[in-house]
Amino acid sequence: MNRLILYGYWRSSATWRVRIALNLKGLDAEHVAVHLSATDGDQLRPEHAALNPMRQVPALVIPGEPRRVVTQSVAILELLEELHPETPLLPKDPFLRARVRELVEIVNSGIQPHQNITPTSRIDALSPGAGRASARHFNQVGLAAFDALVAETAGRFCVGDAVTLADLFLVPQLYGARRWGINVAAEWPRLQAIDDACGALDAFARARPEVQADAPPPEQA
Ligand SMILES: N[C@@H](CCC(=O)N[C@@H](CS)C(=O)NCC(=O)O)C(=O)O
Repeated sequence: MNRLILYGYWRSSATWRVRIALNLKGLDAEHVAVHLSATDGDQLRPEHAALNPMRQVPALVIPGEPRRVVTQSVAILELLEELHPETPLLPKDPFLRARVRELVEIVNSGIQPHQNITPTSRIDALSPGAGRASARHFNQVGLAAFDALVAETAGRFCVGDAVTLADLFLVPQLYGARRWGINVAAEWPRLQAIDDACGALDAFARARPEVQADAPPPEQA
């Protein structure tokens, strides 16, 4: 396979999930920064809409003949899993695979869309401050549900002692929850411990937002 190209943004949680998977699977990729802003972000430009009609990141380009473009982090991760089954990110047991997918969906459809820059800024325009309150609410509810499911399956990671897709969704989401003012360690110590275990792995450390080339200096973040 030719070198992959990942269109993303340093602090995008959906891009972060893909960065972790690329690192875990040892896949080299060029990272192209798409600067996100609610009003005049690069994601709104026609060139980007041609790659991702949802005008969001990430988008993964797989060069070749034909060149393929895949959007939606779940679809990208499932594709990487199928193309590169070494370092599997789904358990073998069908019920545990379903559990991983349940956890993925709690974040992917139950939490993250509610904290996205577009809905929160639209809600804020209708009622100043309500966008932040709404994002915080969905983080609280979703992460409580995530923790309840993980209570049944956790080892070092969300499901047992091997990293799965659930961990790739959890780590960026906890970062988001902290940005909304939630004390993750106090609310969900089990999730904090998993976050710590993931953070100790090089593949996770290299995917962190603040070490990406497009991250601003800490004082401007
Ligand atoms: N379901 C999509 C969500 C993508 C998404 O929400 N991306 C955010 C950044 S994490 C984005 O591009 N936001 C730009 C906007 O809302 O205008 C995925 O998993 O790829």
